Amino acid sequence: MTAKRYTVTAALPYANGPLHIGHLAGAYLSSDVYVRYLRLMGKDVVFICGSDEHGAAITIKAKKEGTTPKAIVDKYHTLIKETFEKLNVSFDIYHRTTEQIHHETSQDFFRALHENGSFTEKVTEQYYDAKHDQFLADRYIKGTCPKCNHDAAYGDQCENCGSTLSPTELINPVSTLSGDHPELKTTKHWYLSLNNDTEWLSEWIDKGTLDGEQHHNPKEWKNHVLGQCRSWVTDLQPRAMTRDLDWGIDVPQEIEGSEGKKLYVWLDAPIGYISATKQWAKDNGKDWELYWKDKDSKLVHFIGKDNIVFHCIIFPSILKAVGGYLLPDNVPANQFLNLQGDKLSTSRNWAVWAHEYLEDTKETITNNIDVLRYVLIRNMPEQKDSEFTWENFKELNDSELTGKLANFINRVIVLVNKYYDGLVPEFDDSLPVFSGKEEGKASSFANELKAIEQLINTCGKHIEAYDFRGGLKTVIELASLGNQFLQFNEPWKTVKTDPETVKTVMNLSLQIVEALSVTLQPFLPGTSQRIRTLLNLGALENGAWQGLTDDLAKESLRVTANHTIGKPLHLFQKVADEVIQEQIAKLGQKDEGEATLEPIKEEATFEDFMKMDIRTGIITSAEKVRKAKKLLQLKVNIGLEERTVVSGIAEHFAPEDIIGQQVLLLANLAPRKIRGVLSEGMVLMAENSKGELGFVQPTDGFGNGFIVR
Ligand code: B3M
Ligand code: ZN
Repeated sequence: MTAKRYTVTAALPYANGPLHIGHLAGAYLSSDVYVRYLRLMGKDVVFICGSDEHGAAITIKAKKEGTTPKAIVDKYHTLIKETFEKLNVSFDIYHRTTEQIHHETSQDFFRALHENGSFTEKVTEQYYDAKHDQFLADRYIKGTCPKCNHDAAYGDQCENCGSTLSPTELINPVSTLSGDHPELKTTKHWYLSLNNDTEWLSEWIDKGTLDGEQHHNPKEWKNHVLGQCRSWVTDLQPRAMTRDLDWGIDVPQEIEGSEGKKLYVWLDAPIGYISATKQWAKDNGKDWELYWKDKDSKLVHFIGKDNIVFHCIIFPSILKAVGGYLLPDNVPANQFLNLQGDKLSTSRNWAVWAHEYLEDTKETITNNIDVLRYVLIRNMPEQKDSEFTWENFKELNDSELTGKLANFINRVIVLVNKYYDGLVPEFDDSLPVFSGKEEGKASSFANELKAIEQLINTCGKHIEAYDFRGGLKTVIELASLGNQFLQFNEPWKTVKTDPETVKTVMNLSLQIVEALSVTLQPFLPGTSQRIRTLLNLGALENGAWQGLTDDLAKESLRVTANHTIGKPLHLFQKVADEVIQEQIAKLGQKDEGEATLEPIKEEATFEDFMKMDIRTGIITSAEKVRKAKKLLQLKVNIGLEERTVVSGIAEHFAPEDIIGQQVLLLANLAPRKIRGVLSEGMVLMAENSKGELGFVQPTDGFGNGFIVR
């Protein structure tokens, strides 16, 4: 914690949908804890975020909702911003990449890169949709993955096997706009010559040094982040920084060939951190350059693991090429959060949407915001993927938040009100009290203060090391220490016989409660504030954590004798089973109104249709294809013959359940080898917006082999 100032960024969410718990557990709660701690340590910090409003993520959503990209980003920017505010994520600015200041900043970067020779111009063949008169960006092309045969891989990535792809690698590519086979057409783009950066990037990643100077300590970086960086850096290829699109930031007009070209979204998005800092500086009378260029500033990017290459390789190489900018001191990326035993999926609605949670539980879960923050931080996927379950949510709420934290604080507030009418009692340091750590072990007031101080320092160390789970656990240990302290001293038994010791015990307990209000603040800011209210103390100011540890070291008390505290109130309460069951039942459900239907495809002629030979048939055998979790190998009797068909339905149907199922088979589809098995046709299925599959079949008992027309 030696830097003079901190520039902390959280990944800019695409403004194409609401936030879910995976987002929160990834980049947002982590960064918020870190920044809140820095502020409490009295550091100069700016916390930057905003909406990522360009790229195919937006235009595809617009098409789906039948509206314009502008309408989409307006709608989701507002929703996301409000959700962050409700969750107390404390950005200093939540900006937008559609703002003019961002367009200008990004274009300045492009010009600088263009002028200093960081780009090479290349003419390549790219897929083009003639009907829509449009080049197809990666996400506009779907096809079969060359690596795993998954039939809905995107032009840039297969979500089934995780491979990074380029559109021309896809087998059987199809334009998602028209459904047609796209054609290849030449186009010119500007490529960042990443291949020239291998040497310095590997040194910077492995040693943290640049031009012989130490920049950061790679030992402080997470292993999984270093691992990804190292594997990327060995094979860096030039990467296109422009796209043929009509939504995005224009390539600066004066550059030859700029017409119709937009900046690649991953070029402009991280620059969004800088333009947001500029805007914040303007609004607050600050100098943005100090936060991005001064050697005494530390830049930290909070992201999810799918964004590592962009923040650890591409953006640093852009910053270095333009020159004068800091490179990140750390990129503490989180891994993924799973939900109830399955991957989060927005299309299957297998997600907990933050805005819905807040609405659903505002009456039924006490302090619902902080319960969610707590559960997500306790389960944060810091080193590996982790899991959110509603059962665990209830468990943590009931046993830790209610049973340990709220219980301790409540007991203290109740007893002080009962014994002393809310007036903080004096303490006597010469009286022995029992330790909160070992039953029956005599301790002293001063000793116990030391134990508190130690826990607080441990908590701080965890946060500084980006170990927020560990930090939060330590806060709960502090509450447990308090509980044990009460338990061992049993003031309710001795208040009459030994009132002086009880005063000392209660005074110390109040100091623990106050310490909790400080150490909880980064994690559960609302709860921290409530505890301050219970203690009848003012809001925490910047530097308060540092102040607390300084005071403890001096044995200077924060809750002083004769101060009047407030009345008890429930900080947390057990969650009813029905509330949990309701949330579980909601998973995977879609509002009927929300079901998005795909638009009708381009017109087909009768002749087009008649080319297809669709036959009635029946499945006579079904078995799993080895090592392919989506595939079943079927035999389908179509009267004249029996066909072998490999079908991607294994996750939807058990083989034994579909033997005897009547089907329609596209019988003249060109045979294709899938996982070594020759597939001779395709079973027709309907797919609804939840991703569920249904067989399309003739009426029961209809014979096999008849033509469908
Ligand atoms: N919008 C991707 C994402 O949400 C992207 C992050 C940009 S950070 C500069 O995962
Ligand atoms: Zn694949």
